[in-house]
Amino acid sequence: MEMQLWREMLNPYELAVEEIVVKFNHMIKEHREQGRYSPIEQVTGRVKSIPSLLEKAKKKKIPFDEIERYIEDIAGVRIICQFVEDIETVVSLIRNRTDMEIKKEKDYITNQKPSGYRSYHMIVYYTVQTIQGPKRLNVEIQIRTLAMNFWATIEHSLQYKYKRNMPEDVKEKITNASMAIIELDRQMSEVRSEIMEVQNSFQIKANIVAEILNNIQNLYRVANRREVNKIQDEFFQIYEMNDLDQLSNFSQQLDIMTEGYKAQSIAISSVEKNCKSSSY
Ligand code: 0O2
Repeated sequence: MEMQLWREMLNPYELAVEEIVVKFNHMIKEHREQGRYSPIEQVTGRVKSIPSLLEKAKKKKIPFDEIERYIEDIAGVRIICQFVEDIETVVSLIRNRTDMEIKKEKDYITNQKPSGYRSYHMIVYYTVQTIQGPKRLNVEIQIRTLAMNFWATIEHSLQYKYKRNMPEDVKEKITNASMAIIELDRQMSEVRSEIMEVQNSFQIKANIVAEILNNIQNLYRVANRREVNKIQDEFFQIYEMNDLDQLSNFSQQLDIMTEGYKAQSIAISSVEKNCKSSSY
C-alpha cells in the first residue's frame, strides 16, 4: 500500500483516539468539579505506527487489505486508575455509554497472561464522522492501575530489546516484579477508602476556594475596593483555619453578597441609560 493510502486509512483512527481521549478527560473533570472521586486518573491514546502495524500483520499472517478487519488495536486508548476497584467502575461506565458499542472484553486481570501482564481490555465499535460520511471502527481501550502500567511499560521495553529471546534471569526478575505489583495493588486497596476521603475533601476545598476567588475577583468590578479587601482578609483568615464548613458558609454568604452587588450595578446602569436617552 502507498504511504498516502496508509495515511488516509489511519486518519479516522486518529480522530477516534482524539475524540475518546477528550471524552474521558471530560469525565475526570466532571467528577472533580462535582467534588467526587474520579475512578479515572489519566487517559492517553495513540494510533499504532505503520511499522508496528506491518509487524503485527506479518506475525498474525493478516493480508494488508484485511488489516482494518483483523487488527483491533489500530486505535488504542489507555485509561489509568489508582486502584484495582476503580477498573470495574470504569468498565461499567463504558458499558453504559451510547457512543461506544462493546465488541469484546478481555480480562487479563483475573486471567493474567503467562508474561505476567495484567490489564482489562475492551474492544469497542466507535463511529467517527469523516468527509466521506460516518465510519465505524474498532478501538481498543486498555484499563489498568498505575502499578500495572508501570510493570507493562518496563516489560514492553524489555520485549522490544530482547525480541523473543529474553534471558532467563531477566524473565525471572520481571515475573517476580509482576507478583510484587499484585501485592502492591492489594495493599493500596486496603487504604483506598482513606485515600479517597482525603482526595475528595481536597477536591471539595479546591472547588470552594476557586468559587470564592472568582467571586472576589467579580466584586472588584462592582464594589468598593476597601470593602473587597476586607472580604479578602476575612477569607484568608478562614482559609487558615482549615475548616471546610466555615469555608463553605463563607462561600455561600459571598455568593449572596455578589448577587446583591450585581443587581445593584445592573439597576444603576439602567438608570444611567435612561438618563442618557432622555437627554437627547
Ligand atoms: P503495542 O506495541 O503495545 O501496540 P489477540 O486477541 O491475541 O488475537 P492482540 O492484539 O495481540 O490479539 O491482543 P492482546 O493480547 O489483547 O494485546 C493487545 C495489546 O495489549 C498489545 O498490543 C499490548 O499493548 C498489550 N499487551 C498484551 N500482552 C502484553 C504483554 O505480555 N506485555 C505487555 N507489556 N503488553 C501486552 P501489541 O500490538 O502487542 O503491542
